[in-house]
Amino acid sequence: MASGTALIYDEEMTTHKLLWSDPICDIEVPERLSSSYEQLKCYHLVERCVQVPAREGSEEEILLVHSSEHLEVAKSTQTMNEEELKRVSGNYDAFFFHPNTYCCARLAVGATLQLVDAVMLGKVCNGMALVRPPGHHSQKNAANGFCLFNNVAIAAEYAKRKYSLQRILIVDWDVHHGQGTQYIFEEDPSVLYFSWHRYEHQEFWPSLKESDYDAVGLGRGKGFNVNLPWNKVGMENSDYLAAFFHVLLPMAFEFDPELVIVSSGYDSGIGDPEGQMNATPEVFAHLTHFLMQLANGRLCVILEGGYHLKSLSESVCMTVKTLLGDPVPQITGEMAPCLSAVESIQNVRAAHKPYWKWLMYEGNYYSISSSKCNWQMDSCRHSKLLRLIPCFVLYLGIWSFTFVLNSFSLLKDAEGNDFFAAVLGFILPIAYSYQPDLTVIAVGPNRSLGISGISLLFALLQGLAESRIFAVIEVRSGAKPIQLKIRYSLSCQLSGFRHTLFCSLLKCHLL
Ligand code: Q9C
Ligand code: ZN
Repeated sequence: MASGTALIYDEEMTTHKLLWSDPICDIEVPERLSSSYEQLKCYHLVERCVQVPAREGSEEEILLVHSSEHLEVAKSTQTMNEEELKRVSGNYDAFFFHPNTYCCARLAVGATLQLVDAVMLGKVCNGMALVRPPGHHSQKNAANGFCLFNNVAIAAEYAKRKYSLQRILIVDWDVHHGQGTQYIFEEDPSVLYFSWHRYEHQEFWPSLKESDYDAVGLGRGKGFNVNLPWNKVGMENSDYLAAFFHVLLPMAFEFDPELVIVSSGYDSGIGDPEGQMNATPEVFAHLTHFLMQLANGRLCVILEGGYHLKSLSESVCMTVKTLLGDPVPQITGEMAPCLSAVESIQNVRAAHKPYWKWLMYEGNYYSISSSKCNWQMDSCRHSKLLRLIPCFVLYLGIWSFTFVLNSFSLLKDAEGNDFFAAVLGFILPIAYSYQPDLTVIAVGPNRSLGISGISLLFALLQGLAESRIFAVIEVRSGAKPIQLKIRYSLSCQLSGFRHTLFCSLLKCHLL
């Protein structure tokens, strides 16, 4: 597997700026890019990355997604004076042209494609491109919401063609709905588009009916467009994690993408004037860490929005640090999602039930583990309950893990997928609400889970306890020991223990 993290940045993209006064557009400033890059330097992250140069995207590449009319209008702005620029900008909802905008937008496209190439050719494992102008609002024939060309959509289309990819996942964690990306792929089953966004029952910009949870895609693309509208501001880490556990991740594992592209807006972070949300920079480390478990780690993160310079640059650093493989910082605070978030999550799950196996079968394991499943949506009460255990260790290995495995052996068509739906919907929420300082995992001998499943389980749990994992793996005497590629973990393998004995052994060591 490829290693290394690419970072793409070109100072030229700071030349695109607003030349007149416009209170709607004045937050999209060049400093968004330069301050993010400075912060990366400050944390010595730039030197740890593979620096890949940007390039200009070609006309042909832009035409993968946009009309020639749109390209021509954009091109024509290069030689306009301020008055003309202002007039053309006025044709769009929230966009401004500068004489160098066209050049910057081509660099933004090219930088994104450079990252896709670096990842697809195995030069690096993953990476981030810091670009301006952003892309996800831009449509076939229109600039919109600070976006001229849809960088991420072009990248997905490019990757589909150049590398014959059949499944690409786009995760849009920007706080605005990437309606441009939705329009481009809504009939395309080969691109799964997920977006969460501030919605407030259609009050918030761009105030579209089609940003709601019931826009699931069209024609052959039905089921491959996933909107999670936030109907209240102030969403926190727990709400974002719940969205990942209960919507995005189970879907993504079932989809099994060959490449993951993030429309990485940080206006969903704390302090942002647009988003008004409360998620801290650390949450982006967790989101990144989860997405790194898909597509063999092929993850391209492309900057979109983010207008609070400090919040933006810290969040960018969290993302890059995680891409580089550093342990994920602990998340503190309330771990129960709020009622409004739970409502949105339930709505999007219901809307997608006809299209995803994991949602169709959910009744099976939810009924088996029904008493425990109440916890996932009420993890506050649950977390207090768990904290009564006088122990710094999440007792995952012994109780929850064996519980779920056992209940799965009761299922007729229990496959790995169902197991991971349970891990995501049940074990991870419990684990995150407990906030352990150490994770202990016990793996028994009669497991239906293969080595890749075990590795994935471990990887998912490494977002906890700053990656401190104590693994006890029971193997039959004579069986091959299990090799797990895990950093920062301590594991020991026992052979010949009877399972019950082995559990009580651990119990007395821990309690
Ligand atoms: N009353 C990105 O974050 N706001 N774009 C318009 C009109 C536009 C955000 C408000 C916000 C665009 C990439
Ligand atoms: Zn945004």
